[in-house]
Amino acid sequence: MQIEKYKIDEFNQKHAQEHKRRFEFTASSLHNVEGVLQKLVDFQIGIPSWALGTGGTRFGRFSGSGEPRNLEEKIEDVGLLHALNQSSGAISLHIPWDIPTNASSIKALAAQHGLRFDAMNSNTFQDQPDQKLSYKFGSMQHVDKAVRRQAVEHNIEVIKHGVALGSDSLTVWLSDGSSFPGQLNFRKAFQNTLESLQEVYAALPDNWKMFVEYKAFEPNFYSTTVGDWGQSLLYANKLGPKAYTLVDLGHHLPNANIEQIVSLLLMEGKLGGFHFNDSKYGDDDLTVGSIKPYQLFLIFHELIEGMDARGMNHATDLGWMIDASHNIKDPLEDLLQSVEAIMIAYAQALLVDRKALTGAQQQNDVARCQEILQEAYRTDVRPIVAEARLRSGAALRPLQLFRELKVRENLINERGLKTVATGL
Ligand code: AFD
Ligand code: MN
Ligand code: MN
Repeated sequence: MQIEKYKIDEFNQKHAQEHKRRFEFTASSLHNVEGVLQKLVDFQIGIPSWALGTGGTRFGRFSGSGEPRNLEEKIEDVGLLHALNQSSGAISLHIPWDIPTNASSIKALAAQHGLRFDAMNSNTFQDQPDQKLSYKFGSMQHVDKAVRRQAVEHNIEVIKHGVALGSDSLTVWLSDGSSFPGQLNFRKAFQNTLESLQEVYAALPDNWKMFVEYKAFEPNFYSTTVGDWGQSLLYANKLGPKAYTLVDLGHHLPNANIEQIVSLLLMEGKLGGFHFNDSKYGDDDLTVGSIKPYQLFLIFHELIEGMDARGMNHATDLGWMIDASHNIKDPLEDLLQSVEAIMIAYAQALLVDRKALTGAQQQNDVARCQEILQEAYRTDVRPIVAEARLRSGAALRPLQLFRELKVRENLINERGLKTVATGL
């Protein structure tokens, strides 16, 4: 299915008057609205190929319908999202779930939808049917050099696929660790992993980045070999200038101060990529902004503060991606909601009066500091975000149009009721 531009225009026409009224009301009390709008138009979020189908838990999976059956259809799905919001112009692939058999035609298809390829993701957390050695006891940390070698070679394969598609980064998330005390020598596990990552790093093209993603626990429950930002930063520093830490919002222990983590990683020039999602307990992979929208705003506030301090380009200098799993909602609707939540938090954070905040911090005026942050957070920026969409040719209300156009019904007609997408 393709969404014709005139359908978006027709929809926007219908809601134009009401939007104009709301936008002008909000804009009248803000300064530099034009600057904010341009930043919103430029900001693009990568959609993970593994989130286009219904996910599951270890207790079961309730598959949806009309899910993408192959990589082409996954690209088509991200194309639909991008047509509706013009803010999701990239796709992040997972190998071996999405091996492109013909890279140039896949690249051309993505370009037709206005999409580029964000970070490539390797997978050494599962065994594949044709694989010689098992990752049951880890991959890059493994006591057996042959297993480590296999994991390294897989990552080098992933880089090759990425080069063919025009991607420029590799995300390595390892499930390596241990589930019982005594199972691992922590130091040896770290050193084996470092050595393996070094071999992958050596295969990176000059213009590529490597993102080392950490996660506190699961699937291992006693130790994780890249368990937190400290460990990830150790690897990234030892690897070299092309290696960075990737922060996934769901990969911390409860109550971690993620905004402080991103601030310090940016200070060190070592924050490279971001995985958005939301959670109540652990790696819940819920819709962005559905549980803790204020935390998301605070994180964006620190991202902007830290990026501006280093003169970084918000839109292009970090890899912005969603990493979520949609177990009970329509994945496309869920992704539209996530992108909207990201844009809202970004817009709110752009409104923070940074000069006033610095002044209040210097005066130790704690109450004023809180007022300044919450003034921005409590601004209803939805009309601003909608105006940015209008200007970039997207729908004023993407989710509503998705439903009015009966996108899922159309996809079911094309693909069938019983389809299961590859992924977790
Ligand atoms: C995991 C990690 C990692 C990985 C993905 C697999 O966050 O990003 O690529 O999910 O689906 O939890
Ligand atoms: Mn992730
Ligand atoms: Mn995760």
